[in-house]
Amino acid sequence: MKTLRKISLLTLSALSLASSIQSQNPIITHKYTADPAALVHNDKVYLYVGHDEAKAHENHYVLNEWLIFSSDDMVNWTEEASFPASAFAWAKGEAWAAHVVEKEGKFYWYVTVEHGTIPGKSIGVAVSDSPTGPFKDALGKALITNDMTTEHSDSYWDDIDPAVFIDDDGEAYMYWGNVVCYWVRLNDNMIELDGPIQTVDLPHFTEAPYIHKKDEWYYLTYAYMFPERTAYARSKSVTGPWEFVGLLNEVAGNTNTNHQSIIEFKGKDYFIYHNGVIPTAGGSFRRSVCVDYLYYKEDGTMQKVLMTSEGVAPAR
Ligand code: FUB
Repeated sequence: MKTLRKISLLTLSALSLASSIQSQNPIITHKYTADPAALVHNDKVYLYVGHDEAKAHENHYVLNEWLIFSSDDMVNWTEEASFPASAFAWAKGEAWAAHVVEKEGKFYWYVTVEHGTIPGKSIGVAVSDSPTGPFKDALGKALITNDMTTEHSDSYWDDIDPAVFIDDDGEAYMYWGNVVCYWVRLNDNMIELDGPIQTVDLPHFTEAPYIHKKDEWYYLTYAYMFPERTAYARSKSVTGPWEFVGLLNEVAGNTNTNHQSIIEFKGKDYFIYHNGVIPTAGGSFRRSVCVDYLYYKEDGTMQKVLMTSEGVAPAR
């Protein structure tokens, strides 16, 4: 009897040790991961990230592929697959920020890549029947190229960071941009534009626009200033007008960028971002994805995020 009790106490403490070891930020430590985009599907979270591969002495982005992770508790993450920028034959590579949405059983992955013939960054789209792939180029050409957006005509990287939002009526909208925040409505087929490219004026907009909805509010979060904080505006419509609210997250540890994704999962709200805190080589070009809680106030504004190193508890 005594021995049994000893064993079960040992088992319990081993289990609690295991769970305290697993709950941590960054959530992925065996690879550098950046620009998180999370998708909730069938009680699981799928996390799509860029793979930072710059060597310790390289002070520029080296991103050749995106990675897919999944989790059913926000703490234990399984690496599912990778997807190379070379899947877009018309592009020169560079797997910058991307975003995945699901519509009618198909998964659309909107990506930033360097265009092969039209100078500058561009946006492509891949499709799959499963959240973990295989994905293939859905169009065989870019959806957005640098010559389609002229507000910032001397920039070669204003067409980055696509984020797609599907509204309650099924209409899809894509937001993207660097320095200028662009948006456009997408066709029902999700791979064509349905209307003109428009812009939103937001204070100190840098990049990484992201739309999510909670109750009756639409939120447009984005990277603000540089080094980046996360700020946000809100509206009663996905097309605005947007009312600027303020800061949501401060500069993340040891990196210039702060690329966010926001989801609700199993009754809790999460703010997903990256920092550069992995010891020795972590930094602006070797980033790591983190997860912390997000809280809404009664008036529908969001509390400033508290970035932690312990992360979140397992979601049940
Ligand atoms: O990862 C490359 C770029 O850095 C992304 O496209 C931006 O959002 C910033 O995080």
